[in-house]
Amino acid sequence: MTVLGLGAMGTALVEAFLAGGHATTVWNRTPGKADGVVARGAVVAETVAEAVAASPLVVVCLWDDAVVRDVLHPVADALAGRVVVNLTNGTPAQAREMAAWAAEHGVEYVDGGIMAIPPGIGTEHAFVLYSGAEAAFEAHREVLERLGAAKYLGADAGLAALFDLALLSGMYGTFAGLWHSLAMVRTENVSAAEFVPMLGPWMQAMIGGNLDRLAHQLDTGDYGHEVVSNLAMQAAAFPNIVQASLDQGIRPDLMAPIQRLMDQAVAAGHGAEDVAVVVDLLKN
Ligand code: FVH
Repeated sequence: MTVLGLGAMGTALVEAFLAGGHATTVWNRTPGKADGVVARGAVVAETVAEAVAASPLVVVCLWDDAVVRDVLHPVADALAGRVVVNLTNGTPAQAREMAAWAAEHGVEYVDGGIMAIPPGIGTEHAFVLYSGAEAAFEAHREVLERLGAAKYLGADAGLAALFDLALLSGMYGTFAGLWHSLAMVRTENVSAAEFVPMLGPWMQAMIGGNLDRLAHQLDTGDYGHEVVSNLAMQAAAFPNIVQASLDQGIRPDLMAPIQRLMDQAVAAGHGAEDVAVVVDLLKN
């Protein structure tokens, strides 16, 4: 196959394909970045057109959607009849626009979201989301499995980006809580090394151990069953986090929106329910 883009991720993708014994042609804007993978057996193309012409499958991993368009649009004719798997981070709308553009030019388009960091590619910890042209995806599933478990979500090209960004939201939201908690204890010269051993078990008990229950609440819309820590109680205590942060000289920026949301949910009459009810209030 062909891989366009040899950043940290593109390079990891090429290494996984090569490790699987797949002949791989590569192109990158900055040519010197190909040296490492060429030493492992990749063939370097001088131009995007040359790279595209080399393979029926073109995997794209570039900076963003605008770069993908800049790189692919000039070679639309050469892409006709080939499969493009775009693993560049983007929005569902961008993926759907790419799919429409591809359809106009006779290109089979699959969008993807990589749920791994470069060292995880090709390991059991990686999975990659795909959506778009199903037959094209299935035709190349085996080789794509080299990157990590391949999860096909449906014919709507936007689905992979939607799931990708939703999963990243979970990650960044969790990071935000971790960052804030560390900022708080560090105001009293508590080292991160002393504090983090409490974070893992706490997060596992409060988040990891409650995901099935959360899913059940959302899918049934029943937030009032067997509530052990209701929203009103949590909303009453939450301002202490914000106040203590201010008292300790820590910006409450990451916590204040949560307080606002909880207050709105209580004001809307959900105080006796589980805090998960706020998910419904996020809908614009
Ligand atoms: N790295 C990660 O942890 C994440 C994991 C999940 C998926 N993301 C997304 O993958 C896309 C690429 O990310 P990356 O880590 O490879 O990023 P870089 O190492 O910065 O490489 C960027 C590549 O894009 C090329 N590029 C940038 N601008 C242009 C341009 N105007 N024209 C042509 N190519 C361009 C760049 O080329 P060069 O700077 O080496 O010449 C690299 O090949 C990304 O969507 C992540 O969100 C990674």
